[in-house]
Amino acid sequence: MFLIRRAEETIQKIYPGDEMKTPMHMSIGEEAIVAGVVKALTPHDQVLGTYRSHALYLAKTRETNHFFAEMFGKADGCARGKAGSMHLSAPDKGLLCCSAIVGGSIPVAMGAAFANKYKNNGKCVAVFFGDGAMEEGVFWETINFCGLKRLPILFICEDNGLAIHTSRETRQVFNDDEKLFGSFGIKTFEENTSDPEIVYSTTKKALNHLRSTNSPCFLRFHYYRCLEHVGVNEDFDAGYRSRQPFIAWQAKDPLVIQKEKLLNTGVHPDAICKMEDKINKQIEDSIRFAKDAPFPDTTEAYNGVFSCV
Ligand SMILES: Cc1ncc(C[n+]2csc(CCOP(=O)(O)OP(=O)(O)O)c2C)c(N)n1
Ligand SMILES: [Mg+2]
Repeated sequence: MFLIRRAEETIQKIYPGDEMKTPMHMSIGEEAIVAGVVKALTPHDQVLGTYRSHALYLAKTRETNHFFAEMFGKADGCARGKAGSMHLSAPDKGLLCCSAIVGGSIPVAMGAAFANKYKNNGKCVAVFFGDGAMEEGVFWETINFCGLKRLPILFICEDNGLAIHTSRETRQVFNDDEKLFGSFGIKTFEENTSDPEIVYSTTKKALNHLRSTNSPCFLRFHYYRCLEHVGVNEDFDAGYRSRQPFIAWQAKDPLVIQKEKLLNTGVHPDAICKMEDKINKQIEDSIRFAKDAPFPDTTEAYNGVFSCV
């Protein structure tokens, strides 16, 4: 979680300089969800995400060289500088893809889960999406097919109660997950927490259910989006929300809570400082690596592109 937060804070500092020419959908506030879920999965399980997936990439890969190089549009980026912040991927580490299309990676995750079941390889897929994606037709088509075929997949809704500036209550008529997903044979879990250990144990419960019943699970984790929808700044002057919930959230900041928990369980403050220093150094080195990396050659524009002629 510290790696994710530091990487995001570094982006906040660098982004105004306009060297990172990609829209930024920040993960600050979301760290506990991603850390808890990814920790509960095995390294060979697969994940897919959205345009808001800095945290997911960092949790699944723990690397920052190719991450930052991608932000700077460099040839050493995880997608050779062609994807930017919204289409991060690391297939060899199990992050299959992210998509800027709301709901876009959900049916792709179903395909991966179907393939895993077909191959009987024991891999599980976890697909991350926002509360807004549940309004997409493709979400319900996927829920139906995964329920029908009993595919090994976890649906992880990162619910910040917002789609851009619009609250969930003004967009959705459905609100009873258990009833709704129950009719598709899908068990539901819900937590409103910034404690990664609770997210971890909830995900473990879901995985046990998945493995014992061969049926998918839907997990809703609530979190508070601290920054604007896209960009690196706060937006309490935009007129759709007040600063008050942000002040309340600061006391529940997952980073603050987890640090307190570590100290209370007897971890020495020096040990925490050492870990933080190591991560700070990793990020500094990666920024240098990314800045020094070359831009891709113009011919790169034609590589990895499907065409029909
Ligand atoms: C199919 C599609 N419709 C609309 C958009 C524009 N759009 C981008 S993000 C967004 C809000 C999505 O909200 P949510 O799924 O809750 O994710 P969050 O940004 O809150 O993480 C919308 C409508 C899009 N990218 N794709
Ligand atoms: Mg949302």
